[in-house]
Amino acid sequence: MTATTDGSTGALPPRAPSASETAAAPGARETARRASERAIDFLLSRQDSEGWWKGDLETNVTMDAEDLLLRQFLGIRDEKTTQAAALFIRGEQRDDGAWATFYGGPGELSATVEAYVALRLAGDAPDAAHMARASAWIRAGGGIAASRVFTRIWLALFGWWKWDDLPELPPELIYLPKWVPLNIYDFGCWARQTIVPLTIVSAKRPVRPAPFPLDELHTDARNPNPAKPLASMASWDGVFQRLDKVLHGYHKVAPRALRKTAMRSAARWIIERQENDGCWGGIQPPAVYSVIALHLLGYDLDHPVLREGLASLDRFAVWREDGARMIEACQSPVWDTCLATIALADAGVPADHPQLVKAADWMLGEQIDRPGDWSVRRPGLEPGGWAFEFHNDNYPDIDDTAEVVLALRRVKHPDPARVEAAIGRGVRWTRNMQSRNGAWGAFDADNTSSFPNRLPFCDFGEVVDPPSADVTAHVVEMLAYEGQAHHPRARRGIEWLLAEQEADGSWFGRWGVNYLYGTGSVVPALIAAGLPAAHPAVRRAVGWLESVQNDDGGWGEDLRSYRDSGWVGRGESTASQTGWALLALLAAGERESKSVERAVSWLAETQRPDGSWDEPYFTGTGFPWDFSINYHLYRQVFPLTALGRYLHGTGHKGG
Ligand code: R19
Repeated sequence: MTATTDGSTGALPPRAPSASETAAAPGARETARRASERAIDFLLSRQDSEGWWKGDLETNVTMDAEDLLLRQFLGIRDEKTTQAAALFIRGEQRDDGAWATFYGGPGELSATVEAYVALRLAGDAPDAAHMARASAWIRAGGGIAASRVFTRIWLALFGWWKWDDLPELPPELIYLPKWVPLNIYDFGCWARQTIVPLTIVSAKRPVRPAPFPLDELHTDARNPNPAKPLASMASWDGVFQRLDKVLHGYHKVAPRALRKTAMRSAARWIIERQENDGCWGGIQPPAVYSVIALHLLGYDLDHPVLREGLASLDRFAVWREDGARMIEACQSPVWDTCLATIALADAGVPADHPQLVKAADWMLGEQIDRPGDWSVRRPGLEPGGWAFEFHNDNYPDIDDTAEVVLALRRVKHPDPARVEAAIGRGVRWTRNMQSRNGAWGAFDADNTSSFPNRLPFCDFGEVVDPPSADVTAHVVEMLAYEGQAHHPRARRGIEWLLAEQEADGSWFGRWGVNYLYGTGSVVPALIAAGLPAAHPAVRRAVGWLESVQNDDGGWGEDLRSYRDSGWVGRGESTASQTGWALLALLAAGERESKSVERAVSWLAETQRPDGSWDEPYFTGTGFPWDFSINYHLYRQVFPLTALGRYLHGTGHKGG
């Protein structure tokens, strides 16, 4: 079957979609059935023999560039790795010389600076055409001075930027008790794990010899950091800029003994959090900075902590057929496995299918049975969550736990008592991780401080983890399927979701792009919780989805929707986003609508002969706008779930 680009609904009579339409043509169901069968086969064929699924987690070239810079810094960069990374980085360059951070996106200055430096390490000459285009683009965008703090830290490690021209991050931060603003537990867990090692790095201010100058990346090489006026004292920016000046002064006079013990405490904090695969938090940034920080404190490269840490970073490498090497920011086996299990169950794969049982077995083995950083805000709460990655016992997340519980319920396991006990622990943990406002964040409860974001240091991504509609919806849906829709905590979650609906009828997508993800998460949850499909909130959501359906029958939403409301609900159709819209419409009882029929046709027509879909567009969100993810299995699991629910119903009211 081939994809049509001109809109696939030309053969259909032009009439407005309506919920009261009669049954879809038999052809549509048959098409959906065939598409679903092929998609099932493809997904089943991709399961690992241990029971998990894992799609590539594609992000952007800063991962690859930073990997080379780390190796350069440690003196372990080899030619084979360098050339394989360079091959990947060169292949991602845009015609204008810049690098984007997502498919089809605009050039981004920090990514372009990092990619350029990485290619220089690989030997690409500054006057080669592709390099000259890149450096001209960088200068036109304000040069290194305009890049993010993380980029300038990497450059400072080689003397390409001055440490004094970076925001301060004192190691004494580790001593702030948990009730003082800006203590490390006020930061989201990914930021906390990154910042603690960076306090050591920025106190040590190491400079390794630069292998070449980088004058071509400054707008004026004689004045690389032109002075910027301070914001007014009456503004938060002004206050925090002055705090940073004070901390710069403190850096010069900090008592040496205090510094030393603070760094030693930070190192202990880091080492306690190294996972048994050698990584930290399962994500690249904490791992690279932890390795650097510990190395600066005297750990040598064959110390087990560093050896294992570096080995774990090697496992982030995906080798492509052309010899290019791509670095994953993170790996998603738990998330992919629960979503794949749900998709296969929805598509009619029997609950006792050996592959589903295998998946359930693997998920059961991944449940986390020890306290973690989350215990700081919920002391005494029994563990019972799941993390996103293979090894991340200190940071289970609420989103994964909710979806794993939903997935486990779909499998007929030979040891039901074991499943029941695991689900019980997962449900209790999740319920009690509810934040004060009635909703759920991803990793922590009540991680809502407004201070971390104001630090000049924090100019990239999110640094706190407040509740979001998508995570809250997954929890509410899970509680509803567990028969707990009337639990007071579920009720508060539902109230919060209803209050969060946008004026146009959609919900914001924090961890997926964007309002399609939010709406595709919330509507099925509200219906599962017992809201009638006729509820005005559900009707408004249906109205919004139908209003943004593409002429080809699919849905798409560009990442620019995080910046520009003109892109809300708009973009080229993609398989995963079409899946999300369908999940909402099917839950809302729209199975027989024209809108659903057109979407199902789009999915069938764009499916590849092997049962998969192509999806170059990034539909996953790490941080809205700043960090985007192409989860390579999203294109498979969400269309399959949608086709399955179209064919077999959602098993709940309204579906
Ligand atoms: C739902 C499940 N989710 C709740 C989990 C999603 C995990 C996504 C992968 C995260 O990978 C990361 C995490 C952090 C960073 C950073 C970073 C940015 C700012 C600071 Br301060 C520290 C680190 C950069 O890249 C990342 C990738 C889908």
